[in-house]
Amino acid sequence: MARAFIGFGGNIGDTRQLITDAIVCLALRSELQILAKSCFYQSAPIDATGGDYINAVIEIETELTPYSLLHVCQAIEQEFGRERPYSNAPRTLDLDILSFEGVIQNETELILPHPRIIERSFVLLPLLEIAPNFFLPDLGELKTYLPKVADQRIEKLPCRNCNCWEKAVYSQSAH
Ligand code: PH2
Ligand code: MG
Ligand code: MG
Repeated sequence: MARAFIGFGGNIGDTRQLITDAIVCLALRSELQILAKSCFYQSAPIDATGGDYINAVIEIETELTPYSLLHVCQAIEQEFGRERPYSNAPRTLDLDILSFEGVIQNETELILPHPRIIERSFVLLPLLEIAPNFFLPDLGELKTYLPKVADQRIEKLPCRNCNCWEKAVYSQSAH
């Protein structure tokens, strides 16, 4: 069994619902189990156009190979109406394998770990939420890269799978 992290992002349509539904699609597959799911984050587009993105990260355990997992992710993107008119175009749903166990590979179809994992707050924040001490062999502890992305606008949205939702409700009723 391999442990892997998958990042989700989108900025067309009801992205929170799309990501939630995509996670259900993954959970229904017998070849993988979902171990953890981050909250949703709203982030400014980085090197991309269009409106704000919603991002999230999950951790899975799987018996799939990296390429089989990639094909599962691509099938879900298709199912959710992903179109690719040009590079980094606004999208309904993007699924990226961020890391796959200790696999390091630099192949055109799939680079592992994801080459921009430490450059983007919309990956680092949700990933570190569910795996605070996550490290990669050549990069070390990912939390040490947070100061470098501190200028990228991102906001954690209140959610029900951690107590931040209760805190938000509480602080609203307290005012
Ligand atoms: N994905 C990209 C490019 N830029 N920006 C944000 N905020 N969120 C994304 O998911 C994203 C992006 C390419 O996949
Ligand atoms: Mg992406
Ligand atoms: Mg992608």
